[in-house]
Amino acid sequence: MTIRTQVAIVGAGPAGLLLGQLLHLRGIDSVIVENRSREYVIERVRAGVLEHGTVELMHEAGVGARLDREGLPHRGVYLAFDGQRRRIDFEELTGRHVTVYGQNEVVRDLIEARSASGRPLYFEATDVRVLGFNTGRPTVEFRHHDATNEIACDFIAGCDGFRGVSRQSLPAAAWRAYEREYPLAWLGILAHAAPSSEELVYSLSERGFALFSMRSPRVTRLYLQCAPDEPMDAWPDERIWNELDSRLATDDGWKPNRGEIFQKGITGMRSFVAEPMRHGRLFLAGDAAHIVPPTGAKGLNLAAADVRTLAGAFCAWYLDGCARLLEAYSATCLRRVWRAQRFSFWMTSMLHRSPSDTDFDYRRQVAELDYLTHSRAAMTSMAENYTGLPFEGLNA
Ligand code: RFL
Ligand code: PHB
Repeated sequence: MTIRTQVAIVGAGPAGLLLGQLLHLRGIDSVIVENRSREYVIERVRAGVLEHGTVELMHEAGVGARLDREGLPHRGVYLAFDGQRRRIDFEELTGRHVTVYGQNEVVRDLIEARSASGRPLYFEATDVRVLGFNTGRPTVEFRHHDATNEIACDFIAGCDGFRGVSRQSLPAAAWRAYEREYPLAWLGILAHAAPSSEELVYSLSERGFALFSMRSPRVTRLYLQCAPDEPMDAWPDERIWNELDSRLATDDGWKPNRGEIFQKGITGMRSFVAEPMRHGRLFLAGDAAHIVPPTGAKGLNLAAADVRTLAGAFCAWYLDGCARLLEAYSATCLRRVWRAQRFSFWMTSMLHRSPSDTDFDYRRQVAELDYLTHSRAAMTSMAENYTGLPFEGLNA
């Protein structure tokens, strides 16, 4: 079957779904093709912190109602080190805050909006191929329920994540990768336990990094630094809790509440940028083009910022016949991407212990945290990056 549309979107993660919704609201047609099942995509546990601008974009996309009801506004964050817990007050320093709302909830809301729009979204597509993007007739081929389909489109949006097919379809000479791997991973859990702090706690200890976060008034989300090759069965629940206590507990007696662990996973860490983000009629967005280590909570927010730019550029093209924003897409996005890379790298190196680190490095990290939490200038810099750099002004 041949399907005709304006924009073919590969991938139904936050980037692809949000792009589809923003285009729909402006009357631009799209077809979304996703290789996983609907249940898998909705249940995939990942990010949780939405920047101010991401929340605004969800509203603009008409999917802000549940986020408003259930999202948890966080006006600051704690940094724990050397037995102390110091607060950075985002609201006071920048007038902005972040919102804790699970990525899977974002995805659930966007899938509902997609269904309501009546525009097509194919789950469990196989053999997805991205073709002809350097010609005037790009296509996406895929198999679905044993039938072969071809989408004939004007543009392709490659929103298929780090391991997707879009970036892999580029000829090697057409792009460049900037990359860094880390000898670190995060073990993440979800537990049925009431959060014992109203705000996140990022902690550096001699035993490594730990992070206290949450999903709801009844669910705590916790992470601890581990080695990338560690098997999950080396971490029975009791060991996880003991390790979290010894890394997170502060001299004032604060520590996380315990409860039944109902989800566990280990994720490696990398920094990655593919340049440029546009190849003819193929536009990469989100994790397909870049990955950041999760310490700065930037991955999902960058994906949202990319599709905000891309949706604006498609609108300028379809509604005003203007190609200038499409031409500027890669450079516009990369400026923000590199700033987020810088911030994520800085947060990661300030808060984790690498195998090659010495006692000197640890004392240096403690001094950095001590400086950060006592200098209004340093706190303001951290707060403006964490809550999200403004869109206006980034290109000034
Ligand atoms: P996704 O979410 O990976 O979605 C890509 C979609 O494409 C599909 N796909 C294909 N579809 C068709 N054909 C193919 N050949 C395909 N190959 C793949 C996939 O099944 C998938 O549905 O990318 P997207 O949309 O760019 O979104 C990016 C975010 O998911 C990611 O950056 C964040 O999760 C990163 N991240 C965080 N970001 C934040 O902003 N704040 C956080 O607090 C935060 N915490 C995290 C994180 C990521 C984590 N992990 C697990 C990597 C915490 C963790 C632990
Ligand atoms: C989360 O709640 O999943 C979370 C919070 C902050 C991060 C990363 C993940 O930096």
